Amino acid sequence: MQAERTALIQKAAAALKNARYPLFLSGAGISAESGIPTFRGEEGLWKNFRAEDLATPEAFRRDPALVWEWYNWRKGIIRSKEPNAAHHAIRLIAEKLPQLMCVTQNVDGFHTLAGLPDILEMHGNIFRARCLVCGGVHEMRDAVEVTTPCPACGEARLRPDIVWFGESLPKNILHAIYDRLRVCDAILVVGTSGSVYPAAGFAVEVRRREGYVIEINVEEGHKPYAHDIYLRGKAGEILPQIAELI
Ligand code: BJW
Ligand code: ZN
Repeated sequence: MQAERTALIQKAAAALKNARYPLFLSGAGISAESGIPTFRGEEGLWKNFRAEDLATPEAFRRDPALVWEWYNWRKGIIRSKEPNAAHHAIRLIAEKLPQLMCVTQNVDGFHTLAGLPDILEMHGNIFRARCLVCGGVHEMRDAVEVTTPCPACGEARLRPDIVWFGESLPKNILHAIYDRLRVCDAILVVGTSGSVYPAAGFAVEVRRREGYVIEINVEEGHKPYAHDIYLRGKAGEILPQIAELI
């Protein structure tokens, strides 16, 4: 059993090392060991909150105070936690493989905190707010209220700088990812349920072009793609082993 697993980890490390255009994608599961709740599953945020009440533009139009309350609560949790062994391992892997493009669906900023310089945060960042009047984007680590004025124009019309359901992703990030997907020969997918698009489609695309799909997750789940290597377990335990072999 252990020998089989070691062989799989070696295979994953070799596939990443030999790839010309590797891509890394993380989801909420990579921050779970830091104590940040994921979205789906038994302990997930959507167990107690309805996505459509909180993570859509309609929800924000209906009740901005409620949406800010939810984000302020999550900001408080994230501020009190720190990156874990998985975030540090990816930073190490990226140092060893400068050709690796790193993308996250997470908004917690932990990859940056762990020292990964070029992480593409495709769903935004919870510590930024965007002004609906002047369009300015501002770092706001503390709680934001509906009465908080925009530091640039003074209007109190700030929203979280986050991509909600039904909204487009930042164009520059999406273009960079799709450029990579056109040539990507190995993707490492860590801690995502693969239920939200377009991220869930990345591995589908790599697989379609006969690239390598490596997945790390505590449970297999129902994914829209097949993987070449599936490593069942915690990201914080498996990624450091891969990092060591690269
Ligand atoms: C561990 C672990 C450990 C735990 N180690 N693993 C195509 C088909 C169908 C629908 C669509 C489509 N294209 C677009 C859509 C609509 C929609 C969508 O995908 N809907 C689906 C629900 C079907 N997508 C959008 O609206 C996107 N916009 C878009 O595409 O614009 C164009 C367009 C618009 C409308 C129609 C068509 C096109 C935007 C999506 C924005 C998502 N935003 C959210 C919330 C906001 C951010 C925030 O507040 O934080 O982002 S949703 C939420 O899900 C969050 C996450 O980033 C995202 C993904 O979740 P993730 O990371 O996978 O977390 P979980 O909890 O689901 O999974 C955790 C995993 O970790 C599990 O598998 C565990 O097992 C594992 N795990 N511990 C390893 N220690
Ligand atoms: Zn403004």
